[in-house]
Order: sequence, then structure tokens, then C-alpha cells
Amino acid sequence: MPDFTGRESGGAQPRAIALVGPQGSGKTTLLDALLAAAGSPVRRREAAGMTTELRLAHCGFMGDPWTLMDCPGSIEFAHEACCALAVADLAVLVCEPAPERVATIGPALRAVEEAGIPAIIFINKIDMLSGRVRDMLAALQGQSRRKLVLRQVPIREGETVTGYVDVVSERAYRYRRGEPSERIPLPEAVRAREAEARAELLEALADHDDALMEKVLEDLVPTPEEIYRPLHQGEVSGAVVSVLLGAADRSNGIQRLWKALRHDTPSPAETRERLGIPAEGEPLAQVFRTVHAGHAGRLSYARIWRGPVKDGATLGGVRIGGIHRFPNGEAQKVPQAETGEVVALGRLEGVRTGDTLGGDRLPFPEPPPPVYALAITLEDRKDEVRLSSALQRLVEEDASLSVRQDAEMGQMVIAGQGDMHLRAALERLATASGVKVKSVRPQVAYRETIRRPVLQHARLKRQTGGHGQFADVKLEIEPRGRGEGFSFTDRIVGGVVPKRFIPAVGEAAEEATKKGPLGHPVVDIAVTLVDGTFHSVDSSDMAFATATRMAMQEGLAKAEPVLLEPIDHVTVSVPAEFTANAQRLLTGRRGQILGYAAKPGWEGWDEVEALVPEAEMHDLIIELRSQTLGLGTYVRRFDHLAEARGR
Ligand SMILES: Nc1nc2c(ncn2[C@@H]2O[C@H](COP(=O)(O)OP(=O)(O)OP(=O)(O)O)[C@@H](O)[C@H]2O)c(=O)[nH]1
Ligand SMILES: [Mg+2]
Repeated sequence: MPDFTGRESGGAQPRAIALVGPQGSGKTTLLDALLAAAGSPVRRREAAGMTTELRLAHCGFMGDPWTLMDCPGSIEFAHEACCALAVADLAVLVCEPAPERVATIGPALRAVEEAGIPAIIFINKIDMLSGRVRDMLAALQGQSRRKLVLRQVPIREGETVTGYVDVVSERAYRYRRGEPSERIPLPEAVRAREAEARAELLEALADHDDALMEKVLEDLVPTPEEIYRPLHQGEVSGAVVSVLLGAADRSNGIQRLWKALRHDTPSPAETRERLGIPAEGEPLAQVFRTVHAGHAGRLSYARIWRGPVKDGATLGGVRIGGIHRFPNGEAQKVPQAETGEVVALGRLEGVRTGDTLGGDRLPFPEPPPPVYALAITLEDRKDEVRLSSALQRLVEEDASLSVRQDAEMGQMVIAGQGDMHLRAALERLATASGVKVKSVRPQVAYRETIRRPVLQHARLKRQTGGHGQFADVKLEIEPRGRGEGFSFTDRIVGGVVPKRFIPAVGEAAEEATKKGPLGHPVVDIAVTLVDGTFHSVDSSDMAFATATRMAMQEGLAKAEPVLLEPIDHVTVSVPAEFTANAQRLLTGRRGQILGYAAKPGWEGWDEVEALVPEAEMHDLIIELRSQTLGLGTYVRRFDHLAEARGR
């Protein structure tokens, strides 16, 4: 059994916890506090700041081995968090004690609920609490489909929270900065509040436990064990979510959280059952992250659902070239990994994030659609060859990133979850591959068409040396309906233009639509060859093509050309209190609101549908987020082309 403690472990399999929740709520600080409380060396953070990459740490607490996964909180890096959640036994949802911003926990909470992952909520920064914990709890409950149970009642001196009463054991503790709390007698002032919280806890648990129900009904006092058992079951089944309090930056409430994790986190065997993985069978691992780690090559981070997985062995048809653990965040090579471990597997040929090795594919989150894009150009042309493979590695590492070559615009476009997300990706491109790029706003693919029909005549007559060139065409060029495209019709009668030249006319007419008088491709026009003349010696395909081009060029310019811009169908999702903001925002960007409705399955959220010019979409996400606590998002698809009025 892996022993992350250095001490003898009780033989328990390693459990994995993902720390998730809104940006800046204190997940990284909490990870450090948990490590410190477990007696593990804590890596010094050079600079505090936003987490943009998953960070793994192994440690031991009271003899049990653990893997802690500190996830980015920023919505732009949310996919990384979702991937880590997919392999976690339990999620710790870290939030701040601010009921007015409780909606920011929504995305993480929904990800956890939708994937059926057991969870504990840790209300961090309890030193900043201004209102009442029960208001915070009520606000959180409004976001959660699962029953929340408060496990600690705060003890306050004046406005400050100085300790807590543990609702199960009914013991009181006073916080000490940087140290475990000390036990104190239960203060009279919190007795009533504690009894209330305890009654709520028992009631919630009794719903799922007959033995406890009997005790509650008979007004008997259950023992802690009689509470802990249904609590564990409730957590494992996702019926209840424990809510704990603390302050990570001063190590308050950390021991209590550790003990709750120890009691309530499902074992790998229980998680296997939740995921429908049979206990018996060949080794099985699930890859949830891919990193290109310089000299170490490609590393596939995986949870081992059935061990042991041995270095050099074949798993799911591929050979394992190295197994790494991360005791202090540093990779350390080990000969094998046991059930429950989170390790990085080296050089797995052809394996991608989300793959299950050694069994049927397990559920894995789809990346969110892109909401922000940048066009990139190389600073140095000689990097051209390396660019595409470097970009491919980026996308392999992060599926919420995508890259496409826009042939029409001659631009390479990188798309993802926001400006920070793309900047981080391009920075990685520069450091990992040495490829430096400049980025600009991507160009919009404008089109043009015509407003009125014209009849255009053109004659080519050239006498150069030997035989000359002659062709004469009369074209009718007419507008068509939006989306009808290009058409060519031959209405020659009496062979005034011989049949054999007709295809050359059609092809040249179509060719001429590639760039119209306004400089963009011309769409939705009908060209008809109505008349012409020819010369038995001097006429040729080439001559007719040239005459046609001349007629098209002149004709299109006279036919009232107009610019067409792409219009997107956009569905914006926001918490309902921001629906009006979202509508204003869209209207302000020349959007036409089609309507709004409650977002299915998202309690308290709306979806606003609108038609918005693509030219207005570039930084929509930035403004949308700034007006919606960072929560608003959208999906888009091309809808139609429309005349760009007033441009
Ligand atoms: N007052 C107070 N501040 C805290 C506490 N815990 C963390 N902080 C501060 O909150 C800020 C954000 O902490 P982080 O740990 O970086 O937050 P995070 O959740 O990892 O943030 P992201 O990685 O960006 O999602 C830092 O300035 C911390 O010092 C706490 O218990 N009380
Ligand atoms: Mg962080």
C-alpha cells in the first residue's frame, strides 16, 4: 500500500479530493493548510495569485493516504477542474461567507451534482463573516439540489467568529491562529442555536436511516456513531452535503475539516461502485489530464481504479513508460501504483485525456464550447513548421482550447474560454515550444451581394500577331434570396454562342464572385448568359472567360453592391437577476432579442436568445462576465447573412 505519510498506514487505499469553487475563495490556501495540518512539507508559494493549472499533492492524515487536487476557480479554467472532479472520491466546495455572491458557487456545484460526486462545502474566510451563518446556509441551499447540513455553529465575540461548536459531538472549540483549536466549555450563548442546528442535522439524516429515525421520534439522544454512520452514507450517496466553517489562512477549522474528510470521503471501492466499475478484473486506469513535460515526455495523469499498475506493463493495449507520484508537487518515479492512487503515466502512445485504459470508457466531461477567439501570427516566420505541432500539443493538454486554420482569411485562430485562458495558453506556447506569436482580434468573414439586376455587355477583341481573340457576351446579373447562393443559366438560342464555350462562361462568372467590388466574396446572385457573338477562328474558351470576367466586374459594380455580415444565433445563460442586463448588453451590440426563458435544469437561471452580428461578438464574453459576477456564458452558431446597414 502506498504510504504517503512515512508512517505505517492502516492499509486504507488512497482517496482523492478535489478542491473546487469560485475564484479567490481560498482553495490554494486551504490545500497548504491541509498539508501543514497533515505534517507534510508545504511548498512555498512564490507569488500568491490565481491558480491556472491543477496542482496535485499527496499526504497522509492519521495514517490514511490522500491525494489533494487544487483546481483553478476561474471560470476560464473550469474544464481543468471538471476533469479532476471526474476522478475524485469527493469534492470540497470552497466558498466565501458572502450570501450576495453565493451564485458564484453555482458552476462548481452543478458540475458536482451532475456528475453525482459526493461533496462537502467549506465556508472559508469565516473571519470575514458579517451576517449570520444560517443566512449563508439558506443562500447556499438555494443553489443546491442536495440537502445541506450544517456541521458547525460559530461562536462569536462581538462580530468576530472566535470558535465553533461541533454539531455531532456537541463540543466547543476556540480557534488559535496557525494551530489546532482548543476545547472550551460550551458557551451558553450558542446553546439554543446549536440545538436547532443539531435537530436539523438529525432530521435530515433520519430521512435515510430508520434506526436514527426511531431515536429521533422517541426523543432519545443518539450516540455520535449513530450519527456518523448515516452521515457517511448520506455523503456517499449524494443525499446530503456537510457544511463546515473555517479560515484557511490562519488554519482555523482545518482539523475539523480533515476529520470530516476522513469520515465522509468514500473509499476508492465505494467510488468504483458509484461509477459502475466491477471490483474484480484486470488493472484499470482513467486518464484525466495530459501534460507535455519537457524531458519527461508526455505524462498522462490517471486515477487507478483497479491496481496494481506496473511500470513497463501493458495497459489497455499500450505500454507504460514510467509511473510518477507527486509527494511535494515534484515528480517521483515509482515501480507501481495501487488502487486509488493518482499518478502520472509516462509515454502512453496515442492515449488522450478522458481515455479509460483496461476497460470500457468511463463518463468524462465534454469541454465547454469556445467563447473567445484570437487570430495569431508568428513573430518569426521560421517557426512556421513548429507552430502546428506546438499548437496541437496545447490542444491535447487542454480540450477547452481549439485551433483552426481560417483559409479564407488566411489566419490561424485560437479559441477558448476567455482572454486569460488564451493568454495563458500562448505563454505556455512560448515557454514550452519557444514559439512566439502576436495575437489580434480575428477578422469577420464579410460577404457582399447586389441589390438590383443589371444587363451587362462585354466584348473582347484583340489582334495580336497571328490570329486574334474574340468573344462577346451579354449577361443578366440578378440578386437572389439570402442563402440561395450562386447560379448560372444558359439562355442562348440559335447557337449565337456555340455550346462548347458555355462552360467557360459559367466557370468565369462563378470565379468572378470570389472578390466583388467591395473586396469580399459575392453571394446570392443569378447570372444568365442571354446573348453573345463569336468568331469562327479567334474565339476560344479563354476569350469567352475573359469577356465574362469583364462583364461581371463592370456589371457587379453597377448593381448596387451591399456588404453582408454574418449574424450569429446566440444563447446567453445568466442567473435570472442578470437577465435584464444581458438583454441590454445584447441590444447594445446591435442584437435582436428573440426571447428568454428559464434554463432547463438550472434552477434560477435564464437563457436569452438573440441574433447578434458576428462583428459584435469578439469581446461579448468579457462584458457579459463583468456584469454577471463572472457567471454569464453563451453558445453561438452562425445563423445567416444580413445587409450591414449603417456600416
Ligand atoms: N481573510 C481571509 N483570507 C483568506 C483566507 N483564505 C485565503 N485567503 C486569501 O484569499 C485570497 C485568495 O486565496 P487563494 O488560496 O489563492 O484562492 P483560490 O481559491 O486558490 O483562488 P483561485 O486559484 O484563483 O481560484 C488570498 O489573498 C488569500 O490570502 C481566510 O481564511 N481568510
Ligand atoms: Mg488557487
